[in-house]
Amino acid sequence: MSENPESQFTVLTACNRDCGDSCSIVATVADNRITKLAGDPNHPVTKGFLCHRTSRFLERQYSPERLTTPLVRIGDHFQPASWDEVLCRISQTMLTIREESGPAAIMHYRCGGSMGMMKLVTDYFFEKFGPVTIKTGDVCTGAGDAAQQADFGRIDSHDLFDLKNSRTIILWGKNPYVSQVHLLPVLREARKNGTRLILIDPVHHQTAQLCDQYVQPRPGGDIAVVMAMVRSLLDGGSNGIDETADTYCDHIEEFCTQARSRSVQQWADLADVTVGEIQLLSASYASGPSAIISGWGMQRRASGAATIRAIDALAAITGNLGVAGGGVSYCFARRGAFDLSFIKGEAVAPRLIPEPLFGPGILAASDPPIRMVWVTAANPVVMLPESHTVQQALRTRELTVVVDSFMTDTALCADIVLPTTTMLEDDDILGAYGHHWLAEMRPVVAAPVDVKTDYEIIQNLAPLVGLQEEFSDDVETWKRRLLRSVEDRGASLDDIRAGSVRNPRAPGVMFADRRFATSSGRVNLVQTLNPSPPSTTLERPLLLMALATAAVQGSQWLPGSQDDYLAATVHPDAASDYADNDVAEIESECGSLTVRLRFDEQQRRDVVLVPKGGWLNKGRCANTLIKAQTTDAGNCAVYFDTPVRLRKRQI
Ligand SMILES: Nc1nc2c(c(=O)[nH]1)N[C@H]1C(S)=C(S)[C@@H](COP(=O)(O)OP(=O)(O)OC[C@H]3O[C@@H](n4cnc5c(=O)[nH]c(N)nc54)[C@H](O)[C@@H]3O)O[C@H]1N2
Ligand SMILES: Nc1nc2c(c(=O)[nH]1)N[C@H]1C(S)=C(S)[C@@H](COP(=O)(O)OP(=O)(O)OC[C@H]3O[C@@H](n4cnc5c(=O)[nH]c(N)nc54)[C@H](O)[C@@H]3O)O[C@H]1N2
Ligand SMILES: [Mo]
Repeated sequence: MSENPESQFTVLTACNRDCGDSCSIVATVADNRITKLAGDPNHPVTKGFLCHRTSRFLERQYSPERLTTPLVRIGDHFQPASWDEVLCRISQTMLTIREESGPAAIMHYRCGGSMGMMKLVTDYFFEKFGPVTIKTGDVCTGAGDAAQQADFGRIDSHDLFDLKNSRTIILWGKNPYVSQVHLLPVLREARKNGTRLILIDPVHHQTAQLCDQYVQPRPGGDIAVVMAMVRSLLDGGSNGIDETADTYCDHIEEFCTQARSRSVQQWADLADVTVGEIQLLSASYASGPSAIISGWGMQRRASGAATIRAIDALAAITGNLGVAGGGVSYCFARRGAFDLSFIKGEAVAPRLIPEPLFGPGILAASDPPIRMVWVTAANPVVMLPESHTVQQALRTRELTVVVDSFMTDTALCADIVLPTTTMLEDDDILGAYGHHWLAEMRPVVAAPVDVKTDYEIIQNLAPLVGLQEEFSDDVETWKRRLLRSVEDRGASLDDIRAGSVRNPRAPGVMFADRRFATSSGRVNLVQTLNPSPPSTTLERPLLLMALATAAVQGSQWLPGSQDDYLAATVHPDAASDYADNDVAEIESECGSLTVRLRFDEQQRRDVVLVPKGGWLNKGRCANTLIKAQTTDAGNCAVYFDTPVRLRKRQI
């Protein structure tokens, strides 16, 4: 904290939102009110600026719509209640259900509301009380996680600044202008120094302008793109294929045989790109070292894990693994510095529900049925597939508790809503999934009197269910415990307080000795792949893609920003019966949604793009159209494979 003469002071904290950047924030406080948020100029990644959405976080912080007291459902409306009253009712219900049905009859669900490590203490509470039913897999990254685990045995990325060593960088399905703006300075600098940048994305977006080559394959056409590249390199007299790859890769022959099963032209046709584009792409990639930054959109498809495995294999056989400037950076191990050995998770849970099947899974659970659900840091009604099923699942439990700061569609399903802090009132510690720096969050201002952090809620509940001792430590003690295994390596809490600290366990270059964490110690190349892209039907010729947008984090819209119909971007040829700005309906097998059309000639003719996270009660929720399904591995959600059609608005 530093003070200036006008009694204004600043507090250094960190952004806990679900984003790779985990920025270091300088918050200015005057008269107990936060007046300004800025990026920390001394942080190597934040570099003194914040993204669009967190720059405007004070509008959420001081929104009149914030929840400031516990609420209890009475019929169709909610009534304020005291903490004593709600915690008493919750604890009694928990004890009764555990006694009568066993702890599997309670489900605890948490998603991406905060990246803070203290949120795991809530998981720990339910594990100690139960263990209870929890989710398995991950709707965000599950398929790609499973892919990299299978291929390499470990999931982490090259140091962010290792990109300086790349001659070519492929942004494979990634839109940093929206989802990770602090990657942009690194990319710009690399480009200034002569690195070639390439974007491969079925959706045209601003990142294309930053790149030397832009390839716009059909959605889900990536396996075919990889195979076309491999075939093209194999045909070129193995130019670009690493002759020593068989010393550190298993199944090379099987992988290459697949690539040889079609010609470059056939693969290119399958991907809906030209042979010329493939040749340029392969030549750039082969003149490495080349890095692939893999986005996550393409693994939210039925063949999501296979797609990432194909990309991993391409990097492996071209010698781009284990070298500076290379790698397939899918995800940074944000938890890698922390000692999480206190929590056992899936290993001890009595029942697991795949996250994408949350709604149907709860409804189908039997022996015992799920009688109570606790949701924290998540808005599953809006963010998980089959919103109406999720809604029904939550509305029909004996007790649904939702912890949030706003009355979301999920909170509207609750019997009890518990008001929680924003990131500017929370006390926590963070890693990042887009770089390797660690950061501490500090309460910048006190929370409103009846608002508690997730940990305070658990601390208040624990004594009522016989767990007082386990949850009596203060946050400072937890933070030190979490950092136990790196405190002797320059990453203690005091070190983090003194300046930016990089996770000392994270390598700069992944697998630098070309030893992999698989059982053979070698890369486990994927052997069989189904390269077919997702198909549309004659009746429903467009694939729906609900994507992140710059102004919004997930479903956390600013007040007043959801007044119009959801914007749906299409190529004009895909909507020839309509005009730009028309109101229309998008219809899938599951339902329909009213939208306002936006024409964009740079998009493909087989997609319709909408923002993700629109609220159900505002008629803007894309997940009402999407079926609950899991990907080929890792239990990710199949968000982007839904065929839809446009139809005139039904009045
Ligand atoms: N402003 C903002 N930032 C966010 C978020 C937000 O809601 N708003 N969400 C955060 C979260 S939860 C996450 S997980 C990360 C998101 O991380 P990502 O999901 O990686 O997000 P994007 O960078 O938007 O990348 C998705 C890209 O994948 C592309 N894509 C979709 N299907 C395919 C395909 O079949 N092939 C290829 N090649 N590309 C495809 C999409 O067109 C899109 O450009 O971002 C985080 N950052
Ligand atoms: N159709 C479609 N659906 C998608 C996606 C997609 O691309 N397309 N993306 C998916 C992805 S990548 C993800 S990660 C998920 C995200 O799914 P969620 O994490 O469920 O999404 P958010 O909208 O960020 O909801 C987080 C909620 O947590 C609350 N919150 C914030 N901080 C705290 C806190 O400290 N404590 C508590 N208790 N609550 C807090 C916020 O107010 C917000 O309501 O959505 C997925 N859904
Ligand atoms: Mo995510």
